[in-house]
Amino acid sequence: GGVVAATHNAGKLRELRELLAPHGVEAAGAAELSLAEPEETGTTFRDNAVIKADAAARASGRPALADDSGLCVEALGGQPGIYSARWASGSKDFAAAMARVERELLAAGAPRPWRAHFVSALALAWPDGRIETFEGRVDGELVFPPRGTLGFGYDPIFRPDGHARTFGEMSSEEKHGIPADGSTALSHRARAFQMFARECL
Ligand code: ITT
Repeated sequence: GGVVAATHNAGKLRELRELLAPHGVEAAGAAELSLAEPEETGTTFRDNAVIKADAAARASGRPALADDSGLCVEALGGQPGIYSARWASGSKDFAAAMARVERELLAAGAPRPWRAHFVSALALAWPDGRIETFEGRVDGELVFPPRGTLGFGYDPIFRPDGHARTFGEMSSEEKHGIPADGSTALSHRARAFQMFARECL
């Protein structure tokens, strides 16, 4: 059967569909179903993922999968973190958000390399209130100026450890493909999805 992908972010929706497709699961986006965007009042990625998944499952009467994610910069005390979309004026201006990250690192006099990690918390909620959550993380370094036009959000400034290119320079398959040999995927979202798939698919 299908699930609701409880996200209004087009980049995330594309990635979630690509992750679900090999399992024969189709995902309707929250915007297509005209679901309201609940206020993200949580203080952790997990809290916010649960808020979004639960609201979508209750409103649609179908199982709903939500992702709450963000970029945590070590020298900025983990910011923007759960505020990653809000630094981009509600996901509208990532050039400005990436520039702000660089500006704040320079203002702080942070020594290079500028370490950072992405986190993705996935929550699967059922209409009856049951919920499961999974969290994935990928560590790397920030590069300026931004490089690449693929992916979305902060991808052009994030170079994962062990790779020469940024997420913005990687294909979908490289960024969030699930390795056939069972080894760990690269992106935070794909890592959370591997745990979700093991338990739920
Ligand atoms: P929904 O709440 O509707 O899902 P959103 O964009 O508001 O959409 P979040 O609150 O979880 O979602 O914000 C996460 C932000 O973190 C997102 O807008 C991106 O800017 C950034 N982000 C998360 N995953 C990313 C990824 O894989 N690559 C680049 N940026 C990412």
